[in-house]
Amino acid sequence: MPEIVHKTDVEAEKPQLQRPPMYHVVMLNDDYTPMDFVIDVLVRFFHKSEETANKLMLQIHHQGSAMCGLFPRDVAETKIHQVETASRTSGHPLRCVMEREN
Ligand code: NFA
Repeated sequence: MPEIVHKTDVEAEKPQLQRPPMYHVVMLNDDYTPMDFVIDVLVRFFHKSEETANKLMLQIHHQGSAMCGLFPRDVAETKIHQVETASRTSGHPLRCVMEREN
């Protein structure tokens, strides 16, 4: 009868030392989303303080975009979905994109 033999890391051909790839969630400026709504989103979904959220919102407003957090892929996708759902529900065009780290 065939027998399944599990190798230890030391014996394995390729030790599993890689961390999962991480993704920045980048929030994009637009001409319509109210500043207070952006601050609320940063507090609610990215756990920023009011002060940090205010600075980040202004950075996005003046420079076009800013990184709001670094997450594994599935978490980054969920954050983007949460932001876009909350924004569309409130009638705002606020958007985020994902950027792979490195
Ligand atoms: N530019 C938007 C405004 O003037 C504010 C904003 C900031 C929108 C950051 C999106 C992201 N109302």
